[in-house]
Formats: sequence, structure tokens, C-alpha cells
Amino acid sequence: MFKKVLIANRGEIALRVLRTCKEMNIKTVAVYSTADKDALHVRFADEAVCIGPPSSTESYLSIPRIMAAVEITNADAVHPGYGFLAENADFAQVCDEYDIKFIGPTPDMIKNMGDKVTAKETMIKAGVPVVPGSDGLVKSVKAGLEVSKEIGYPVIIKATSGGGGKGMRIVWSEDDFETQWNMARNEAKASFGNDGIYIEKFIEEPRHIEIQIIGDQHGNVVHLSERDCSIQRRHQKLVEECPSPFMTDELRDQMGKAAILAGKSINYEGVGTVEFLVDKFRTFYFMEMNTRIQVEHPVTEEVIERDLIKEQIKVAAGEELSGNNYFPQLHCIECRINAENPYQDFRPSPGNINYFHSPKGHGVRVDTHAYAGYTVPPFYDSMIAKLICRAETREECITKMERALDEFVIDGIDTTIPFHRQLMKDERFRNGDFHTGFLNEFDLK
Ligand code: MV4
Repeated sequence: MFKKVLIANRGEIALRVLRTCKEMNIKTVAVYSTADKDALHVRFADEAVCIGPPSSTESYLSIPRIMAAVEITNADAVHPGYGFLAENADFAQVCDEYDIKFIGPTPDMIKNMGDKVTAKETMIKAGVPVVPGSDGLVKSVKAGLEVSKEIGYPVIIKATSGGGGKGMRIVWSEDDFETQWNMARNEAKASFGNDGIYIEKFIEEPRHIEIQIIGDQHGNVVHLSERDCSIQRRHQKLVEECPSPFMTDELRDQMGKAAILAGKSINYEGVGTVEFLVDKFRTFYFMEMNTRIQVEHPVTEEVIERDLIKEQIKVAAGEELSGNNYFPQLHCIECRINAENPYQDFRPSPGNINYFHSPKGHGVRVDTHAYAGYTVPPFYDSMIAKLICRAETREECITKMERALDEFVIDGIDTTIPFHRQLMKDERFRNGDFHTGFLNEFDLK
């Protein structure tokens, strides 16, 4: 097992990882920018190293600065958390070269899943269902028009370096194709420096349902059931839950098998998430694979009673997985509490929290780095807490979430709490009748 883990991240996930390390008797090293000098991950870690100014590019995204911190503290492994360098193949590669264990998959796996066309080709070979579309990259408008005619409109143009919705364009008819094609190419070039694009049939009103998997270094891969992440706004998830209200035992079995196939086909090592689009007929299609621990991992932890960070560290250290696939025993919902004003188009609201009271009680978990007196810096992601509730049924879970949201007091900044309070009362949400376009039709009062 590792002796000392450097946590190359900040905020709630840095705290989350260091708590598990402590429970595993592993020493921890925090890194921080000057904007985070008063952060809890700095205070709770065994050692802390300042790695630069507030700007992420000069701190949490700087591979040389993080490797310098690894070197001076003599850490033997790095946990990247999510965001920042978590899916950066170069970082994983540099760790390998310095003989430091990157707690995650190999650089090759990160690279292959990061390129969406390569990922899709890999899934086709493995026998995982994918959305009908172009055979790899599309080179010209003429070729694009041909495939689109063949698969039928509407189609969606996607960037191979994309993900999370950037560089995506929906095309409703042939007349519209060239304009959208040019926009997609330019956006891809500007955002990723790679204008490679591909085309798929556009699946209307899909649900976003993802399967959590874990693989070890001995070829074992199991799935840990699903998370429904359909409640999103501009590709930012706001609520995640398990079980999905749309799930059936049969569909879970099929999606679980597909996710395991996906993992086994690349000898996947570590925790990973296979994202699927699910249409109204419960047909599912591979969308993307995330090669990191995700923000919403606690939803799975709460329904299967396992610490996913602990499992992640164990497989990274070479331990063999024990146990089989896991199935949800309870219902869990997570609400992301962001420092944003939901009445002003979710505009970021950084600043000082002068009063902070966290909800408590049976089945209530709050993962947060915030506290009374904490100042939310304007430089990073606006998520300041995850409110996670679990109960025996979905209905009880929603009621508990309403109670917990009522107890939550955060003064000094605006948060997404009022949005969640209204969502929990929404008839369609309560009926489980929603898809990824749900929030476009949601009026905040
Ligand atoms: C799609 C799609 C419909 N059809 N692909 C959005 C981000 C990226 N992960 C892929 N996305 C989508 N791909 C086809 N063929 C609809 C979306 C999509 C979406 C997916 C998941 C969650 C929210 C979404 C919001 C808008 C569009």
C-alpha cells in the first residue's frame, strides 16, 4: 500500500480523498494556490505545499509545480480527484516516468477515451451499442451531407476532442447542414485546437444514465449500478440519483453488461464511468467514458455501502477486486449546491460566507469544504457543497431532501438551494418524468 499520497486538487474532493487516506493510514500531502491558503484541505493534510498563484494554469494545472511538490515531500502516489489534471494523459505519463503511482488508469486509456472517435471505435469493436453515425471522422461537407442523408435528420455534429457539450451542433435539415458544419469546426478548432468532427443521429429527449465501473490490475471489472444525471443545465449536472426512476432490472442488467464489456475491452484499471444516452424506448447508446472519480460518486457509495475512494486506492495499489456486481439497496439523491444565483441565470456568486449551517440527521450527508467565515474564491468551480440524502424509497428520499434543504443556511452569497427546493416540489420531477431537456422548460419562481 502507498505510504504517502499527494492530492493534486482542492475543494471538497481534496478533503474527501484525504479523509479516506487517513482511514487507510496513508500520509497525505495537500497542494494549494495562494487563494486557498485558508482551505480545509490544507489544514487537515499532514503536509501542505503552496504551488503558485490563484490562476489554475499556474497552480492546480501546472504539472512541473505539482511534480516538484511530489519530489520535496517524497510522496509515492498522486490522487488527481476530478477536473484539473484528472484526465490529462501527459500528467499520468510524467507520474509513470518518475515512478509515482497515478491513482487512475494508464495514459493510453485516458488518451483513447479522451478522443471520442477512438472511444467509439473501441466500443464498436467490443460490442457495446453506439449511436448510428459516420464511420469515424468526416472530412468534407459533401461527405457529411451524404452520411446525414443516410442516417436521416436530425443529426448531431460532434468534436472528437469534445465532451461536455462543447463544439456540438444539431442539424434539423439538409439546408442547415453547411452552416452548422462550419460553426462546429470553428468551435472545435478554437476550443481544442483540433477540428476533427464526426456525425451521429440526434437522439431526441434522451436521459443521461451512467454506469459506475471499477477494474483491477488482474483483469476483473464489475459494475456498481447506475446514476441518472438527466437534470442538467448547459451540460452542468445539478442533481444525480440512483436508482434511475426510469430503470428496470432488465435494463440495468443490459447496461451493466455493456459497461463491463467496455471496461474489459481496454483492460480498464481504476474507477470509471460509462455514460449512455437512453431514449424513450429504453434503447441505450454509449456516449462517453470518464476515466476518473466523478463529482456524483457519493450517490453510488450511499446505495451500495462502499467507500469508492478506498476501492480506487486499493486497486491502484494492485489489490484484486473481491465481490461481484453491486445493486442499489436504497434510494439516493444528490443536489449540487453552487455559489451561483439561480434567479440571475446561475451567475457565479463568490465571496464571504458569514453564516453556514449544514443539515444533519439520519440519511443526510454533506460533502463540503465550506464553513462559516470561508471565502469562496472567484477563480475556480462554483460548487461549494453536495447535499446527499438516502432513504428506502424515492418518495421518502425526496421528502428528506426537502427537509434537509430547509435546514441548510448559507448566508453572504447566493446559492442554488432555492432552485433545488422548487425542483423537489415539481410534479414532473416527483413522477420521474424528465429527460436532459427538462430544465429548458423549468421556470424558476
Ligand atoms: C447526444 C445527444 C443526442 N443525440 N448525442 C451532450 C454532451 C455530450 N456528452 C454529448 N451530449 C449529447 N449527445 C446524440 N447522438 C444529446 C446530448 C445532450 C446531452 C447529453 C447528456 C446530458 C445532457 C445533454 C444535454 C444536451 C445534449
